[in-house]
Amino acid sequence: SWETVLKEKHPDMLHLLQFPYNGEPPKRLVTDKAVTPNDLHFVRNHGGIPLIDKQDYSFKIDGLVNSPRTFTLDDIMDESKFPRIEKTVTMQCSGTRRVEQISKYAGQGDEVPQAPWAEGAIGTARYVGISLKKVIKACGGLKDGGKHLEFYGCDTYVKDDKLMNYLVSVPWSKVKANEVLLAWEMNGQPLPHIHGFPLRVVVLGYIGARSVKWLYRIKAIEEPSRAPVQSQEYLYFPQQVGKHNLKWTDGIQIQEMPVSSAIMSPWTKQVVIHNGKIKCKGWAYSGGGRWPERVEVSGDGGFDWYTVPLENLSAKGKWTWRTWEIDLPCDVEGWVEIVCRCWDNSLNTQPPNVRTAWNWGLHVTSSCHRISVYSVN
Ligand code: MTE
Ligand code: MO
Repeated sequence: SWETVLKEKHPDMLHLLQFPYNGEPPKRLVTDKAVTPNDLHFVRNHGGIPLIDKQDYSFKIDGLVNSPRTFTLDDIMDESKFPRIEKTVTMQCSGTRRVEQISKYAGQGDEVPQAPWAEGAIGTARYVGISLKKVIKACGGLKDGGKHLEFYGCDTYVKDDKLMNYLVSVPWSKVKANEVLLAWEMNGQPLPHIHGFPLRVVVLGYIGARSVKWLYRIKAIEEPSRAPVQSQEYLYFPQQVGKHNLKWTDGIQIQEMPVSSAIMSPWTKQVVIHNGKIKCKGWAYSGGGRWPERVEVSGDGGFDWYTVPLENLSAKGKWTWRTWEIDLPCDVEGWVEIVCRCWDNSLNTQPPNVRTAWNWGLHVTSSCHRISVYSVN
């Protein structure tokens, strides 16, 4: 598994966890390109990296479908049955920017779960695949009561002393809207092993957790999956909930991420030497098919804001982030706090401070991103 990491990922990846492998690109490379190169796309795994032989591969669809079936890769790549779809899609882990919550709350008694993601647990790729809706149609459609589709990955991990498959679900309504793809190509290449070769789910506008890699089974069910990844792991708890009074039913299942943005350059604590303008770069993203319309940057902690010129934002797309760049006016000699915020097309924006963002599980850090730099003018 480590060999696969070395083979498929960029040598400068930040390895947050060696097993299960979790890694993100270093800050300077996160928004270097509006479409992330495969070797720099973040990786989130719960277990090992299955190395699957294309020839042996198939997946089945069962549960509340009218005619359960097994599909090979050739079956689903048959263009006469399933029209091909190509889409640029941003995938974001709901743990993105978790470190900001950790640094605010370290030592307060709550465990820090999972990987300490910074701003790089987000990436954008061009996927080729087909709409899952058509595949369900080829199984005669859903039976009465079929309301959710459960996706099984063939990777396994140990949870509460039990060996589990990676397993989550999405509502049928999302599939029916043609917003769930089965994809085999990433940026013009077959999916890398580490990203789910030979076939993965790509759920447009939902958190990365729903986009199951190494797919081997789809089961139509009545209720959202009761498996731990769905019912315990990706939950958004109210602020008064912590380890001492945790009830899984108090959490909301996280699907669409709220609008968020981050400054990728300069870096916090950096000494920036400039001639009255600090060049700032970053990303902006909103889940659920909303997109960034405006990005603003402040050089005084969030009192005065400068708007990123539209021509400095990368292309607008329903399912994609926009990378941005601005020359931020600054006449201060000394420490300055740079802040960015985004407005999406529904006019949602970001909470001003990470203090109000804290939740047990440390998901959804979407507050205004703040960094301190030492300005030398
Ligand atoms: N699929 C399987 N089979 N196993 C996993 O551990 N992790 C999920 C999702 N799909 C996961 C999975 C999570 S939490 C995220 S954020 C995305 O994959 C990350 O996709 P990537 O590794 O291709 O960036
Ligand atoms: Mo994730």
